[in-house]
Amino acid sequence: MKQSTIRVGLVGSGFVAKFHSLAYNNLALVYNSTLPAVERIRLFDVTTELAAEGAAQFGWQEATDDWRNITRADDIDLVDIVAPNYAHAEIAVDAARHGKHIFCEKPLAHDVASARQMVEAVFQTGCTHQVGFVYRMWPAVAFAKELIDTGKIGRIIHFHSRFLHDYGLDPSLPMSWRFESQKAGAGSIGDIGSHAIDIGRYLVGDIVRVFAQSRTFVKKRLIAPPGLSNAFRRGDSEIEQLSEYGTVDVDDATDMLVEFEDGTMGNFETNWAAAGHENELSFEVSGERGAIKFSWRHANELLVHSADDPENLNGFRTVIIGPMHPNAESFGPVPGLGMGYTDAFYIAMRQMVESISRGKAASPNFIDGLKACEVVDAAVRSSDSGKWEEVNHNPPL
Ligand code: SOE
Repeated sequence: MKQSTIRVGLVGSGFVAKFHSLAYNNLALVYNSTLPAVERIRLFDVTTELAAEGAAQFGWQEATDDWRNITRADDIDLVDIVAPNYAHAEIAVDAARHGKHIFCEKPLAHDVASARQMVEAVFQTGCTHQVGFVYRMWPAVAFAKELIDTGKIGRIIHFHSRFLHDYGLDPSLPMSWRFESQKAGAGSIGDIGSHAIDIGRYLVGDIVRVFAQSRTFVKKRLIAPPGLSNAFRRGDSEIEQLSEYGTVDVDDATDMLVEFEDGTMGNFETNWAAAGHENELSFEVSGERGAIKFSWRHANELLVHSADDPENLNGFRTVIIGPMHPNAESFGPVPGLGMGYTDAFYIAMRQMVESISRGKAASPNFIDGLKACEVVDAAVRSSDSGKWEEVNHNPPL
């Protein structure tokens, strides 16, 4: 039976909470009301003040400083977790045990054991679960998948991806959970690398071995109280008053060679201290009959080369993304109008809400989240050991 209203609780009010809230608020408008209504019931943060501020700013009916008022509440159908990585598992497992559907931001968890617990919990209850790998659903990326699946570039022989930011270069950014391995699990390879790994898995297949080298460039950061300890806050007078330092023990940058299950070779580069780069997610897939290139700098384009083209037209053609491409159908009738980061969350939340209402599985889901955590874990082990490390894929449930 189709569910007509989905009541959501949001666990966290950090910067991505805005994008989730915008999506829930406008789904009906973007998708012409073909979806169940969504009610933004309750938002959690760690203090009553932060929760009240978040609820008011992002338009949630109520605020709470206890996430159990969301995971255990009778008036909530969907628990959306945008809390720090280390908190995901406890919240998700509790939500699953109380019969909720769950959307969880990436990476699924800070370590493999927690991610595995989350997978077990959702499989026990049979709820709908989705992980926030929004880039694989992005129209140009979903179209790349279509081209690969229909044989346009032939058998894949190489995959390359980079995900770069430069905010981590700034030594005045305060300490936050993102810079602590106990809380984040890993640094750039977990935070942004998990997106790139997910795209690699989506387009090519599972990764079985990795060889990684990681570095931390800024080794100490000022400790800030909750609310200020936001890795993206800079040049703030309150931050200038801080004096105590904490140790950064996650990677700022990781270079990684990988081998996919079918033998395809690949490499990944993740770095949040890469001067001049802002959200530079890019990838290239090379096949025996063609190749595909994507960069978030030109997020509404896909570069496609096909060996079927006449020799005198050799090279990459620029495909302009428009309503004829997957997941872009509802964003304006004219190709080239362009979509942006906010739209990625409409696409993700639409799938979550639709999957709940139809009682079907969502994708990417917690299994995809677990598999990305397993690759990140192997990367951390490899950087420590200086050797190739196997990816320990947990047996399927
Ligand atoms: C910060 O590195 C960040 O916000 C990531 O956490 C997101 O997943 C990515 O989409 C943009 O960069």
